[in-house]
Amino acid sequence: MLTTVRARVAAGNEWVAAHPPPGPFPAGFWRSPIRGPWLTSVFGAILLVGIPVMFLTGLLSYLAYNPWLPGNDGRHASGVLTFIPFHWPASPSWGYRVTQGLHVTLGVVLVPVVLGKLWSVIPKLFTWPPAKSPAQAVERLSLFLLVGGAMLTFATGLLNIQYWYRFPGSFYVLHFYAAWIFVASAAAHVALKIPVMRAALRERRLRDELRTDLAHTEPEQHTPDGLVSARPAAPTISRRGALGLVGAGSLTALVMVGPQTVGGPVSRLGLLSPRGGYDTGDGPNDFQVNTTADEARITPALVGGLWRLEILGGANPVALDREDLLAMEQHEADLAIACVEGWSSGRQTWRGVRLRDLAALSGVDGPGSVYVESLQDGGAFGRGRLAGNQIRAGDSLLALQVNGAELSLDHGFPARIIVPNNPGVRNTKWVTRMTFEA
Ligand SMILES: Nc1nc2c(c(=O)[nH]1)N[C@H]1C(S)=C(S)[C@@H](COP(=O)(O)O)O[C@H]1N2
Ligand SMILES: [Mo]
Repeated sequence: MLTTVRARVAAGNEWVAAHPPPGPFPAGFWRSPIRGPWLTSVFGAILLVGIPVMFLTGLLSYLAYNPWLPGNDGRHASGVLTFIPFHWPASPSWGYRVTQGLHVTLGVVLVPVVLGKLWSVIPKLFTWPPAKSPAQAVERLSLFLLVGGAMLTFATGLLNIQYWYRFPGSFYVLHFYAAWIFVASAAAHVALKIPVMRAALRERRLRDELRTDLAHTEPEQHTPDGLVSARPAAPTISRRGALGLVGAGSLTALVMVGPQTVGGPVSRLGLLSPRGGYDTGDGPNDFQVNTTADEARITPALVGGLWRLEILGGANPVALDREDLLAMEQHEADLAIACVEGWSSGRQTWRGVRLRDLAALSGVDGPGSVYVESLQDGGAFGRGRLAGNQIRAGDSLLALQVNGAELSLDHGFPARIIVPNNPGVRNTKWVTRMTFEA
Protein backbone atom coordinates (compact mmCIF):
# COMPACT_ATOMS: atom_id res chain seq x y z
CA MET A 1 0.00 0.00 0.00
CA LEU A 2 2.65 2.47 1.13
CA THR A 3 4.90 1.39 -1.69
CA THR A 4 2.26 2.08 -4.31
CA VAL A 5 1.75 5.59 -2.87
CA ARG A 6 5.51 6.16 -2.98
CA ALA A 7 5.71 4.91 -6.52
CA ARG A 8 2.88 7.17 -7.57
CA VAL A 9 4.48 10.21 -5.96
CA ALA A 10 7.75 9.37 -7.66
CA ALA A 11 6.02 9.00 -11.01
CA GLY A 12 4.22 12.29 -10.42
CA ASN A 13 7.49 14.03 -9.61
CA GLU A 14 9.06 12.63 -12.71
CA TRP A 15 6.20 13.84 -14.83
CA VAL A 16 6.44 17.35 -13.33
CA ALA A 17 10.21 17.41 -13.89
CA ALA A 18 9.73 16.43 -17.52
CA HIS A 19 7.10 19.11 -18.13
CA PRO A 20 8.53 22.51 -17.32
CA PRO A 21 6.22 25.45 -17.92
CA PRO A 22 6.97 27.47 -21.04
CA GLY A 23 9.26 30.51 -20.90
CA PRO A 24 12.60 30.51 -19.13
CA PHE A 25 12.10 27.20 -17.31
CA PRO A 26 13.19 24.46 -19.75
CA ALA A 27 16.86 23.47 -19.51
CA GLY A 28 18.70 25.14 -22.34
CA PHE A 29 16.65 28.32 -22.35
CA TRP A 30 19.60 30.34 -21.01
CA ARG A 31 22.34 30.12 -23.59
CA SER A 32 25.09 32.63 -22.85
CA PRO A 33 28.35 30.70 -23.23
CA ILE A 34 30.21 32.86 -20.71
CA ARG A 35 27.80 32.07 -17.90
CA GLY A 36 29.45 29.63 -15.53
CA PRO A 37 31.12 29.22 -12.16
CA TRP A 38 34.22 31.20 -13.12
CA LEU A 39 32.50 34.48 -14.01
CA THR A 40 30.11 34.15 -11.07
CA SER A 41 33.08 33.53 -8.77
CA VAL A 42 34.94 36.60 -9.97
CA PHE A 43 31.94 38.80 -9.18
CA GLY A 44 31.50 36.88 -5.94
CA ALA A 45 35.12 37.46 -4.91
CA ILE A 46 34.78 41.22 -5.45
CA LEU A 47 31.60 41.28 -3.36
CA LEU A 48 33.25 39.14 -0.71
CA VAL A 49 35.61 42.05 -0.10
CA GLY A 50 33.20 44.90 -0.78
CA ILE A 51 30.13 43.83 1.17
CA PRO A 52 31.89 43.46 4.55
CA VAL A 53 33.34 46.96 4.13
CA MET A 54 29.88 48.29 3.37
CA PHE A 55 28.41 46.46 6.32
CA LEU A 56 31.04 47.68 8.76
CA THR A 57 30.90 51.29 7.59
CA GLY A 58 27.12 51.06 7.74
CA LEU A 59 27.22 49.83 11.33
CA LEU A 60 29.65 52.62 12.18
CA SER A 61 27.22 55.07 10.69
CA TYR A 62 24.51 53.68 12.94
CA LEU A 63 26.79 53.92 15.98
CA ALA A 64 27.84 57.46 15.03
CA TYR A 65 24.35 58.60 15.98
CA ASN A 66 24.96 57.40 19.55
CA PRO A 67 21.82 55.24 19.47
CA TRP A 68 22.25 54.46 23.18
CA LEU A 69 21.30 58.04 24.08
CA PRO A 70 17.58 58.38 24.86
CA GLY A 71 15.63 59.52 21.80
CA ASN A 72 18.49 59.14 19.30
CA ASP A 73 17.27 55.78 18.02
CA GLY A 74 13.61 56.79 18.07
CA ARG A 75 12.71 55.75 14.59
CA HIS A 76 13.07 52.06 15.04
CA ALA A 77 13.27 52.07 18.80
CA SER A 78 14.19 48.42 18.77
CA GLY A 79 17.33 48.73 20.78
CA VAL A 80 19.32 46.57 18.34
CA LEU A 81 22.97 47.21 19.11
CA THR A 82 22.17 49.94 21.57
CA PHE A 83 23.60 47.65 24.21
CA ILE A 84 27.06 48.23 22.76
CA PRO A 85 28.78 50.48 25.33
CA PHE A 86 30.37 52.55 22.65
CA HIS A 87 30.53 56.32 22.64
CA TRP A 88 31.21 57.70 19.19
CA PRO A 89 34.48 59.65 19.49
CA ALA A 90 34.90 63.32 18.59
CA SER A 91 38.21 62.65 16.88
CA PRO A 92 39.61 62.30 14.32
CA SER A 93 37.40 65.08 13.00
CA TRP A 94 37.35 63.52 9.51
CA GLY A 95 36.41 60.01 10.69
CA TYR A 96 32.73 60.00 9.77
CA ARG A 97 33.45 61.78 6.52
CA VAL A 98 35.75 58.93 5.50
CA THR A 99 33.62 56.02 6.75
CA GLN A 100 30.35 57.37 5.41
CA GLY A 101 31.92 58.58 2.15
CA LEU A 102 33.28 55.07 1.70
CA HIS A 103 29.91 53.52 2.56
CA VAL A 104 27.93 55.55 0.05
CA THR A 105 30.53 55.61 -2.72
CA LEU A 106 31.21 51.90 -2.47
CA GLY A 107 27.47 51.26 -2.42
CA VAL A 108 27.13 52.92 -5.81
CA VAL A 109 30.35 51.46 -7.22
CA LEU A 110 29.26 47.91 -6.37
CA VAL A 111 25.92 48.20 -8.18
CA PRO A 112 27.30 47.03 -11.55
CA VAL A 113 29.05 44.12 -9.81
CA VAL A 114 25.84 43.07 -8.04
CA LEU A 115 23.94 43.28 -11.33
CA GLY A 116 26.67 41.25 -13.05
CA LYS A 117 26.48 38.63 -10.34
CA LEU A 118 22.70 38.42 -10.56
CA TRP A 119 22.84 38.14 -14.34
CA SER A 120 25.39 35.36 -14.07
CA VAL A 121 23.13 33.19 -11.89
CA ILE A 122 19.73 34.05 -13.33
CA PRO A 123 19.02 30.53 -14.68
CA LYS A 124 18.96 29.40 -11.05
CA LEU A 125 15.90 31.52 -10.52
CA PHE A 126 14.00 29.36 -13.01
CA THR A 127 15.21 25.87 -12.27
CA TRP A 128 12.60 23.19 -12.81
CA PRO A 129 11.29 21.40 -10.79
CA PRO A 130 11.27 24.17 -8.17
CA ALA A 131 12.81 21.86 -5.56
CA LYS A 132 13.89 18.27 -5.77
CA SER A 133 14.15 17.81 -2.02
CA PRO A 134 13.16 19.66 1.15
CA ALA A 135 16.86 20.58 1.63
CA GLN A 136 16.89 22.19 -1.79
CA ALA A 137 13.67 24.01 -1.01
CA VAL A 138 15.32 25.51 2.08
CA GLU A 139 18.36 26.49 0.04
CA ARG A 140 16.22 28.24 -2.57
CA LEU A 141 14.32 30.05 0.14
CA SER A 142 17.59 31.29 1.60
CA LEU A 143 18.59 32.57 -1.84
CA PHE A 144 15.33 34.44 -1.96
CA LEU A 145 16.31 36.16 1.30
CA LEU A 146 19.78 36.86 -0.06
CA VAL A 147 18.62 38.40 -3.32
CA GLY A 148 15.64 40.16 -1.75
CA GLY A 149 17.74 41.53 1.10
CA ALA A 150 20.44 42.74 -1.30
CA MET A 151 17.93 44.43 -3.61
CA LEU A 152 16.14 46.14 -0.75
CA THR A 153 19.39 47.30 0.87
CA PHE A 154 20.81 48.72 -2.34
CA ALA A 155 17.51 50.17 -3.57
CA THR A 156 16.75 52.01 -0.34
CA GLY A 157 20.32 53.28 -0.09
CA LEU A 158 20.32 54.55 -3.68
CA LEU A 159 16.90 56.15 -3.38
CA ASN A 160 17.93 57.83 -0.16
CA ILE A 161 21.01 59.51 -1.61
CA GLN A 162 18.81 60.74 -4.45
CA TYR A 163 16.19 62.09 -2.02
CA TRP A 164 13.52 59.94 -3.58
CA TYR A 165 11.61 58.60 -0.62
CA ARG A 166 9.10 56.51 -2.55
CA PHE A 167 9.18 53.52 -0.28
CA PRO A 168 6.72 52.49 2.37
CA GLY A 169 7.95 53.36 5.85
CA SER A 170 11.14 54.91 7.07
CA PHE A 171 14.34 54.63 5.05
CA TYR A 172 16.25 53.99 8.23
CA VAL A 173 14.19 50.97 9.28
CA LEU A 174 14.09 49.42 5.80
CA HIS A 175 17.78 49.90 5.08
CA PHE A 176 18.88 48.74 8.51
CA TYR A 177 16.85 45.54 8.66
CA ALA A 178 17.28 44.68 4.99
CA ALA A 179 21.04 44.90 5.54
CA TRP A 180 20.89 42.42 8.41
CA ILE A 181 18.88 39.96 6.31
CA PHE A 182 21.21 40.49 3.37
CA VAL A 183 24.40 40.03 5.38
CA ALA A 184 23.18 37.05 7.39
CA SER A 185 22.01 35.19 4.28
CA ALA A 186 25.19 36.24 2.44
CA ALA A 187 27.29 34.73 5.24
CA ALA A 188 25.42 31.43 4.90
CA HIS A 189 25.75 31.60 1.12
CA VAL A 190 29.50 32.20 1.34
CA ALA A 191 29.96 29.33 3.75
CA LEU A 192 28.21 27.00 1.28
CA LYS A 193 29.82 28.31 -1.88
CA ILE A 194 33.40 29.03 -0.95
CA PRO A 195 34.67 25.59 -2.04
CA VAL A 196 32.91 25.99 -5.41
CA MET A 197 34.32 29.48 -5.78
CA ARG A 198 37.87 28.45 -4.99
CA ALA A 199 37.72 25.54 -7.40
CA ALA A 200 36.23 27.73 -10.15
CA LEU A 201 38.86 30.43 -9.70
CA ARG A 202 41.66 27.85 -9.80
CA GLU A 203 40.24 26.38 -13.00
CA ARG A 204 40.93 29.49 -15.07
CA ARG A 205 43.44 32.24 -14.44
CA LEU A 206 42.25 35.82 -14.52
CA ARG A 207 45.32 36.83 -16.47
CA ASP A 208 44.54 34.30 -19.20
CA GLU A 209 40.88 35.29 -19.36
CA LEU A 210 41.85 38.94 -19.81
CA ARG A 211 43.87 37.88 -22.85
CA THR A 212 41.07 35.82 -24.40
CA ASP A 213 39.14 37.55 -27.15
CA LEU A 214 35.66 36.85 -28.45
CA ALA A 215 36.81 34.37 -31.09
CA HIS A 216 38.49 32.21 -28.43
CA THR A 217 35.68 32.40 -25.88
CA GLU A 218 34.53 28.89 -25.00
CA PRO A 219 31.88 27.78 -22.51
CA GLU A 220 32.92 26.02 -19.33
CA GLN A 221 32.13 22.35 -18.82
CA HIS A 222 28.39 21.74 -18.54
CA THR A 223 27.26 19.91 -15.42
CA PRO A 224 23.70 19.01 -14.39
CA ASP A 225 22.37 21.61 -11.94
CA GLY A 226 25.33 23.85 -12.75
CA LEU A 227 25.44 27.35 -14.21
CA VAL A 228 26.78 26.39 -17.62
CA SER A 229 24.15 26.25 -20.36
CA ALA A 230 23.11 22.83 -21.70
CA ARG A 231 23.17 24.24 -25.23
CA PRO A 232 25.39 27.30 -25.27
CA ALA A 233 25.00 29.76 -28.13
CA ALA A 234 27.91 31.31 -30.02
CA PRO A 235 29.53 34.01 -27.86
CA THR A 236 28.64 37.65 -28.47
CA ILE A 237 30.90 38.97 -25.73
CA SER A 238 34.04 37.55 -24.14
CA ARG A 239 34.49 37.15 -20.39
CA ARG A 240 37.02 39.93 -20.69
CA GLY A 241 34.34 42.08 -22.34
CA ALA A 242 31.80 41.31 -19.62
CA LEU A 243 34.29 42.16 -16.86
CA GLY A 244 35.28 45.32 -18.75
CA LEU A 245 31.66 46.38 -19.02
CA VAL A 246 31.09 45.95 -15.29
CA GLY A 247 34.42 47.63 -14.51
CA ALA A 248 33.57 50.60 -16.71
CA GLY A 249 30.20 50.91 -14.98
CA SER A 250 31.84 50.90 -11.56
CA LEU A 251 34.48 53.40 -12.62
CA THR A 252 31.83 55.75 -13.98
CA ALA A 253 29.93 55.48 -10.69
CA LEU A 254 33.12 56.24 -8.77
CA VAL A 255 33.90 59.34 -10.80
CA MET A 256 30.32 60.59 -10.70
CA VAL A 257 29.59 60.02 -7.02
CA GLY A 258 32.95 59.98 -5.23
CA PRO A 259 33.72 63.71 -5.52
CA GLN A 260 30.81 64.75 -3.30
CA THR A 261 32.63 63.27 -0.31
CA VAL A 262 35.51 65.67 -0.87
CA GLY A 263 33.41 68.81 -0.84
CA GLY A 264 34.34 72.21 -2.21
CA PRO A 265 35.04 72.74 -5.92
CA VAL A 266 35.91 69.06 -6.44
CA SER A 267 32.25 68.18 -5.79
CA ARG A 268 31.38 69.83 -9.07
CA LEU A 269 32.85 66.82 -10.88
CA GLY A 270 30.23 64.59 -9.32
CA LEU A 271 27.63 64.98 -12.00
CA LEU A 272 25.41 62.15 -10.84
CA SER A 273 25.11 63.10 -7.19
CA PRO A 274 22.51 65.61 -6.06
CA ARG A 275 25.14 67.29 -3.86
CA GLY A 276 27.71 67.50 -6.63
CA GLY A 277 27.90 68.71 -10.16
CA TYR A 278 27.11 72.32 -9.51
CA ASP A 279 28.70 75.43 -8.10
CA THR A 280 27.57 76.75 -4.74
CA GLY A 281 29.37 80.05 -5.29
CA ASP A 282 32.38 81.45 -3.49
CA GLY A 283 31.32 83.73 -0.62
CA PRO A 284 32.08 82.77 2.98
CA ASN A 285 28.68 81.01 3.29
CA ASP A 286 28.67 79.48 -0.16
CA PHE A 287 29.05 75.81 0.56
CA GLN A 288 26.54 72.99 0.44
CA VAL A 289 23.24 73.58 2.27
CA ASN A 290 21.08 70.68 3.36
CA THR A 291 17.64 72.01 4.37
CA THR A 292 17.29 75.67 3.47
CA ALA A 293 15.74 78.12 5.92
CA ASP A 294 12.77 78.33 3.55
CA GLU A 295 12.26 74.58 3.56
CA ALA A 296 12.49 74.52 7.36
CA ARG A 297 10.07 77.48 7.56
CA ILE A 298 12.59 79.59 9.41
CA THR A 299 11.59 83.22 8.90
CA PRO A 300 13.75 86.27 9.58
CA ALA A 301 11.25 87.20 12.33
CA LEU A 302 11.96 83.93 14.19
CA VAL A 303 15.67 84.65 14.30
CA GLY A 304 15.45 88.41 14.88
CA GLY A 305 15.83 90.43 18.07
CA LEU A 306 13.40 88.23 19.98
CA TRP A 307 15.46 85.09 19.47
CA ARG A 308 16.96 83.63 22.65
CA LEU A 309 19.02 80.57 23.36
CA GLU A 310 17.67 78.79 26.42
CA ILE A 311 20.18 76.72 28.34
CA LEU A 312 18.47 74.39 30.74
CA GLY A 313 19.30 71.50 33.02
CA GLY A 314 21.77 73.18 35.35
CA ALA A 315 21.49 75.10 38.61
CA ASN A 316 21.52 78.32 36.63
CA PRO A 317 19.18 78.16 33.61
CA VAL A 318 19.75 81.10 31.27
CA ALA A 319 18.31 82.68 28.14
CA LEU A 320 20.96 84.35 26.04
CA ASP A 321 20.59 86.63 23.05
CA ARG A 322 23.15 86.79 20.31
CA GLU A 323 25.04 89.70 21.89
CA ASP A 324 25.44 87.68 25.09
CA LEU A 325 26.86 84.79 23.11
CA LEU A 326 29.25 87.03 21.16
CA ALA A 327 30.46 88.50 24.46
CA MET A 328 31.58 85.05 25.65
CA GLU A 329 35.00 83.60 24.80
CA GLN A 330 35.04 82.74 21.09
CA HIS A 331 36.81 79.71 19.72
CA GLU A 332 37.65 78.78 16.13
CA ALA A 333 37.65 75.31 14.56
CA ASP A 334 38.25 74.08 10.99
CA LEU A 335 35.68 71.35 10.46
CA ALA A 336 33.80 69.72 7.58
CA ILE A 337 30.16 68.70 7.76
CA ALA A 338 29.75 65.08 6.63
CA CYS A 339 26.22 63.97 5.82
CA VAL A 340 24.91 60.41 6.05
CA GLU A 341 24.18 60.73 2.31
CA GLY A 342 27.91 60.67 1.66
CA TRP A 343 28.51 64.31 0.77
CA SER A 344 30.68 66.75 2.66
CA SER A 345 30.77 70.52 2.89
CA GLY A 346 34.55 70.47 2.87
CA ARG A 347 36.41 72.20 5.68
CA GLN A 348 35.07 75.54 6.84
CA THR A 349 36.33 77.79 9.61
CA TRP A 350 33.66 78.00 12.29
CA ARG A 351 33.71 80.49 15.16
CA GLY A 352 31.56 80.54 18.26
CA VAL A 353 31.18 79.43 21.86
CA ARG A 354 32.45 76.09 23.11
CA LEU A 355 29.67 73.73 24.18
CA ARG A 356 31.49 72.98 27.45
CA ASP A 357 31.56 76.72 28.26
CA LEU A 358 27.77 76.88 27.76
CA ALA A 359 27.35 73.92 30.10
CA ALA A 360 29.54 75.57 32.72
CA LEU A 361 27.71 78.86 32.38
CA SER A 362 24.39 77.26 33.19
CA GLY A 363 25.87 75.48 36.17
CA VAL A 364 26.31 71.96 34.84
CA ASP A 365 29.62 70.31 35.45
CA GLY A 366 30.56 67.14 33.70
CA PRO A 367 27.42 66.92 31.54
CA GLY A 368 26.56 63.41 30.35
CA SER A 369 24.52 64.62 27.40
CA VAL A 370 22.74 67.60 25.92
CA TYR A 371 19.42 67.64 24.07
CA VAL A 372 19.52 70.23 21.31
CA GLU A 373 16.37 71.70 19.79
CA SER A 374 15.93 74.07 16.90
CA LEU A 375 13.28 76.53 15.85
CA GLN A 376 12.19 74.09 13.20
CA ASP A 377 8.80 72.50 13.82
CA GLY A 378 8.18 68.77 13.81
CA GLY A 379 9.94 65.93 12.09
CA ALA A 380 13.12 64.16 13.02
CA PHE A 381 15.38 66.99 11.91
CA GLY A 382 16.36 69.83 14.11
CA ARG A 383 16.65 67.93 17.38
CA GLY A 384 18.99 65.37 18.80
CA ARG A 385 21.19 64.43 21.69
CA LEU A 386 24.95 64.79 21.93
CA ALA A 387 27.04 62.76 24.37
CA GLY A 388 29.34 64.00 27.14
CA ASN A 389 32.55 63.35 25.19
CA GLN A 390 31.17 65.42 22.32
CA ILE A 391 30.35 68.30 24.66
CA ARG A 392 33.81 68.20 26.24
CA ALA A 393 35.74 68.18 22.92
CA GLY A 394 37.53 71.51 22.56
CA ASP A 395 36.37 72.03 18.97
CA SER A 396 32.68 71.41 19.70
CA LEU A 397 30.98 74.72 19.14
CA LEU A 398 27.77 76.57 19.06
CA ALA A 399 28.90 78.41 15.94
CA LEU A 400 27.85 82.01 15.33
CA GLN A 401 30.11 82.73 12.39
CA VAL A 402 31.74 80.92 9.51
CA ASN A 403 34.75 81.83 7.39
CA GLY A 404 34.90 85.30 8.94
CA ALA A 405 31.25 86.19 8.22
CA GLU A 406 27.97 85.89 10.11
CA LEU A 407 26.27 82.53 9.59
CA SER A 408 23.81 82.79 6.73
CA LEU A 409 20.18 81.98 7.46
CA ASP A 410 20.54 78.78 5.41
CA HIS A 411 23.54 77.64 7.46
CA GLY A 412 21.72 78.11 10.75
CA PHE A 413 21.79 81.77 11.85
CA PRO A 414 21.67 82.82 14.68
CA ALA A 415 23.53 79.78 16.02
CA ARG A 416 24.24 76.19 15.06
CA ILE A 417 25.99 73.17 16.48
CA ILE A 418 29.24 72.02 14.95
CA VAL A 419 30.95 69.01 16.52
CA PRO A 420 33.99 67.20 15.08
CA ASN A 421 33.35 63.74 13.60
CA ASN A 422 29.60 64.19 14.08
CA PRO A 423 27.09 62.96 11.46
CA GLY A 424 25.78 66.06 9.64
CA VAL A 425 22.25 65.78 10.94
CA ARG A 426 23.39 66.20 14.55
CA ASN A 427 24.92 69.58 13.70
CA THR A 428 21.60 71.25 14.41
CA LYS A 429 20.91 74.62 12.80
CA TRP A 430 18.77 77.47 14.20
CA VAL A 431 19.31 76.25 17.76
CA THR A 432 16.89 77.60 20.30
CA ARG A 433 17.22 75.35 23.36
CA MET A 434 19.89 73.16 24.88
CA THR A 435 19.05 70.94 27.84
CA PHE A 436 22.04 69.49 29.64
CA GLU A 437 21.78 66.34 31.69
CA ALA A 438 24.20 64.99 34.23
N1 LIG B 1 17.34 72.49 12.20
C1 LIG B 1 17.95 71.73 11.29
N2 LIG B 1 19.25 71.46 11.43
C2 LIG B 1 19.90 70.70 10.52
C3 LIG B 1 19.20 70.13 9.43
C4 LIG B 1 17.82 70.42 9.31
O1 LIG B 1 17.13 69.98 8.38
N3 LIG B 1 17.22 71.22 10.26
N4 LIG B 1 19.85 69.31 8.54
C5 LIG B 1 21.00 68.61 9.10
C6 LIG B 1 21.74 67.86 8.10
S1 LIG B 1 21.02 66.40 7.61
C7 LIG B 1 22.97 68.24 7.67
S2 LIG B 1 23.85 67.24 6.64
C8 LIG B 1 23.56 69.53 8.07
C9 LIG B 1 23.94 70.33 6.85
O2 LIG B 1 24.37 71.61 7.23
P1 LIG B 1 24.43 72.76 6.16
O3 LIG B 1 23.06 72.91 5.56
O4 LIG B 1 24.91 73.97 6.86
O5 LIG B 1 25.42 72.29 5.14
O6 LIG B 1 22.68 70.28 8.87
C10 LIG B 1 21.95 69.56 9.82
N5 LIG B 1 21.23 70.46 10.66
MO1 LIG C 1 22.57 65.24 6.49
